[in-house]
Amino acid sequence: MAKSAKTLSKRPGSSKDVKSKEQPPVADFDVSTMYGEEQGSGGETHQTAGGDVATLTTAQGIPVADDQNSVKQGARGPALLEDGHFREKMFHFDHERIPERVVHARGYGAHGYFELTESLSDVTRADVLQRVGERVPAFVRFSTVAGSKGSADLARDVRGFAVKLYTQEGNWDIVGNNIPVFFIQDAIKFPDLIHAAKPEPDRDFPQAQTAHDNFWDFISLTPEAMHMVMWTMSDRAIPRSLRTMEGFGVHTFRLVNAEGKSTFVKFHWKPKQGLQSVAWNEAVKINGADPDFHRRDLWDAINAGDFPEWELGVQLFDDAFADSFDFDVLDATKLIPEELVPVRIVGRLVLDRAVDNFFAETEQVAFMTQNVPPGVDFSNDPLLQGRNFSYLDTQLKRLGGPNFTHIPINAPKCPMAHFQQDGHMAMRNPKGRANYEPNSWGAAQGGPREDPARGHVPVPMTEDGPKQRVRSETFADHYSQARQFFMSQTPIEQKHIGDALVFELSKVERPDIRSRTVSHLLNIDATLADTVADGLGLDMPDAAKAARPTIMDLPTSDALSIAKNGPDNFKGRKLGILLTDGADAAIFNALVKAVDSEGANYEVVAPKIGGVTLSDGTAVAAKQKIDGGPSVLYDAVAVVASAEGAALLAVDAAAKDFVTDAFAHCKFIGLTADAKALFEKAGIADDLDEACMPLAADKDAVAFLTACRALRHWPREMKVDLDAQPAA
Ligand code: HDE
Repeated sequence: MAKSAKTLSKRPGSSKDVKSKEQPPVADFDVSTMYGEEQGSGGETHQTAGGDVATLTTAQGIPVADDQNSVKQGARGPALLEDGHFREKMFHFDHERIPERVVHARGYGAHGYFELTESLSDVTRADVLQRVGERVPAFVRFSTVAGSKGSADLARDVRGFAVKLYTQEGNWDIVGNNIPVFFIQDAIKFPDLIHAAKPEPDRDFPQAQTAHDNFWDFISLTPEAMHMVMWTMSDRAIPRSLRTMEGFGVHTFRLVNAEGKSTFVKFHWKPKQGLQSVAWNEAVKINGADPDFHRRDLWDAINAGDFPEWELGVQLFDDAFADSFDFDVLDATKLIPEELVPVRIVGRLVLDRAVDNFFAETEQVAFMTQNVPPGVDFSNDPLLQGRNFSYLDTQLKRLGGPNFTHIPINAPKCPMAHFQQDGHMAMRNPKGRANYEPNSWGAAQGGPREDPARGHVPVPMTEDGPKQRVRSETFADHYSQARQFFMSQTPIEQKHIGDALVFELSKVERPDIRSRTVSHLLNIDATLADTVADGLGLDMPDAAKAARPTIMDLPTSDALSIAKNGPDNFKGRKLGILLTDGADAAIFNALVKAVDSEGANYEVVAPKIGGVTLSDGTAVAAKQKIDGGPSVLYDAVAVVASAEGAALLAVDAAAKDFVTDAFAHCKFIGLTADAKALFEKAGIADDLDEACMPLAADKDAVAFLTACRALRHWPREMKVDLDAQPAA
């Protein structure tokens, strides 16, 4: 179609381009202070054709005249050793990398704040939990566990959810996951678990995947992992966004009040955005289309002023509850159902500022479970005890010395004083004469002193028993809560768990490992075991020997399902609009308006990145060319095409994939009458269902966006999946 003369003012191709939202307010912590004067906008300036700019210097501050050429003896002669600028630049470059985290290497962080909404002064003396309305700065790092630093975001994996609260009584790290239980009960098994999950040592693959022999070999020999496996095979392990996952402290901790009374506590972070996940086939494709899907989503949301928020919830309980509970509260493979101990909401965590520099902040942040303020203490959970020992070692290895607390992201934001000194990169050596205590140098020169009233005091527990390597007999039930989790899922969620197990085990080569895994499933749910054995074409093995019989009738818990805890709006999600030349301008405008009023975003996908010209002559820029904007990148899609446009799209493989994938992933689809030609060529025109909604007039746009609030049209999955078909 010829471009009309009216195309001068171009509409933006995505809602991100439209809104010029205000920048988030800068929180207390300003990383720029770490750079001193010589970097960034500081330092000497000089004039260039483009205006005043900072003068390039060496790290020693010596102005650089020429950064394009090394010093040579003659234009074609040898380079000279005296070239200090060259040597310094290369030396620094050669040392840019630090070891990646041995687990949780792939991560993304953001700043924000924590605000107390309900005082916990009755159960804890922790300063940060006293006064309603008070805020402290926070830094959160989300991560996958198994993949290396450059791996893709949507691996099937647990997500780390590590929170650092910069309180007035020091840093409090809640180093949790998006799953409330763990694979193992005793920290001594952690190296084995991680070795088994990482790429196999001889071949160094597969990357960021548990679908391989070593992982399932270990798991099938470790029945305590079965509860966690149910979670990692569920859609919890493929979240739609870092903003749509829960966080859990996992272990039982203690809160301690001013009288020294201790109460057990489990920590929960509940996303205001609701729980949302993607489909597995979608995750696989997202990893190819945009391996940075999660970090881009968080970055975009925060920079658009759509700040993600979580509520802090606590489950509080005493010894009497712990003694009466079916399971041991020290066993990290168990959770406490919310129906049994309600989650009390006491605060909110808001992420409102992206990092200035990924390395300085996200890569160098050092979380440690042992960082707890007075008023918070540990339980005897053997996994937690092992973690308290381990995290300091990892920081020393990664950050290169004992002074990693001098790095701004790790430094407390409250007054601090101690006698630790020297070491690599020491930036804060104590002043004055005394560097030891006790000393007799008096208040002015003698340095800090202990404070028995303010200081951290462990709960004076009396422990007794023989010294032995042993696992408590109270940790022996491995299947009951796995079953409870499975039974608490909606049918489509149960199907996804079955599908995931079949997928993972189909990548396992040894039949005995597949079989051994199914033998555990028999202790969880016979139908699930049947589905998986059938999906693998496996003879049903005998059930695994269980130390404790499965409790078959634990009550189900709605809190465990994603589907039952989804959002009730389309806010913060993204509509992909496939647009062609000549597309109906009124319908496009109505869609954009409806997206805006939902507080959602859109992106225009078009045959050419230069954009399209609508029916009224308006030019619209594209955000993505079809090949670069597959429908997996969007929560819902609309195809707004003219007859000529649809005919062109119908010959394009990427355009056909756009609609067949959106359909297969059970997305809501809006389409104009002319767009149907594309669906016909893609072979799905006859299957369109009630979630494929006609866009004939403006008002249809509102109805479509309202329908999109539901996450997906899951009933469709039964029609598009071979595994869902009744056996012939
Ligand atoms: Fe970690 N874990 N972990 N872990 N973990 C690390 O610390 C470890 C465990 C978790 O964004 C390491 O700084 C042991 C459970 C998160 O920087 C390391 C054991 C849970 C992060 C380490 C566990 C976690 C880590 C690697 C068994 C959920 C990323 C780099 C007892 C409650 C933090 C680092 C970030 C990171 C050890 C088990 C969560 C090696 C020994 C259970 C979210 O120290």
